[in-house]
Amino acid sequence: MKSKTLRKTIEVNSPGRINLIGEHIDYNGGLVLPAAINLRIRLSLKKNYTDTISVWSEDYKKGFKLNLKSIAPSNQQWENYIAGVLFLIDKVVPNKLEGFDCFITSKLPMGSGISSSAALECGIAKGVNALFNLDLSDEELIGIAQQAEHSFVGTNCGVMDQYAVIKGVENGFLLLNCNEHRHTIIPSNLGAHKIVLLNTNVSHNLSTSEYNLRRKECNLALKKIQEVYPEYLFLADVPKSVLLKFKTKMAVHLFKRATYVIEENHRVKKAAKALKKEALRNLGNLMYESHKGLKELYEVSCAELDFLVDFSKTSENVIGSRMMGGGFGGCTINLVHKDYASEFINTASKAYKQEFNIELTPTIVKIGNGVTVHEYEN
Ligand code: GAF
Repeated sequence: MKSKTLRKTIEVNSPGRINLIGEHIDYNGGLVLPAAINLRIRLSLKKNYTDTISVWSEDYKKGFKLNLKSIAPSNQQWENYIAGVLFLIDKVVPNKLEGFDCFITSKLPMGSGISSSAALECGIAKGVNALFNLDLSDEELIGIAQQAEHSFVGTNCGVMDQYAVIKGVENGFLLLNCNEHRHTIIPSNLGAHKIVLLNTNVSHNLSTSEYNLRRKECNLALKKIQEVYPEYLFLADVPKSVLLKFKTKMAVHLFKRATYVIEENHRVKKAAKALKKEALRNLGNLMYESHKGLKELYEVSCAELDFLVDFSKTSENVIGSRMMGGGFGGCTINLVHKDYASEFINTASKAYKQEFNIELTPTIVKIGNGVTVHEYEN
């Protein structure tokens, strides 16, 4: 009787993330308050003993192949999340990768503001790390996933998404210091409230270029301040009193961006305290203020997001709402009393459809663990 050769299979579960507050703060060296969620991408990886990496997405019924010796950016954006990570891993630990098959299924909608991109990048990074015993630390994998997004995808993102996806814990938000890359956990005691995401189902195609532009604008504002105060290394650290001295010395739009960043960083501190004390109304109000800043000062919102945040104010069962993620589409995050979550979802969906003739996709999410990796032989 022929004996069957056992092959190592790596199963990875990689979550999306939410962010309670602290938007566009990660690349400004401040504080953010994200968490991993229970919606996940599942990747299954197995060596195939060739020079080819073969990826198949079951949900999108499409796949692609990469030759190990010529990994390069593709014009299919989703392929770049994977190719970028593999390219960079090969740079960090040369000649360790071999051909493998990767089968993907996902419960994470793409482009909806819950970072399916970081889930894919971190999922493949952790999977390959385990499949080839690379021994790369979580910190190294977070850096690789973030760099992949810069160099292969073209978005000069901060570290929040990859960090939350890898380091997330059940029932906890991560109060993440993006300058020092360290976090503390704040229990997600939201009382009687559920986290409801309302996906606008719009993704305005400015998002990447405008995102990179905001990052540039923040650097310009910081440089101006550093001409006089070189001690401030990150925009989020600049005191408001110092920024005010530059009101007439920098372009109006740069002053607006910097004002938002400094105020939002303070809001995160206040929100973390409010969450610890379960002062949920205060927390909700800070979310509304955050949205106002994103809309008026940082200018990354859009009509669809503003409509949903304004709509939430018509219900006393919603204590806080704001746009989440990079902006220009994606979703809002709402804290809604659990007994009225369905009612809120129904009324918001109807109103949104009437206003934009677009279906809203609501999701109630729970906070979950970061990426998990299981190894077995079959
Ligand atoms: C995107 C980016 F990937 C993050 O790094 C972060 O800047 C976020 O937008 C805005 O807070 O998700």
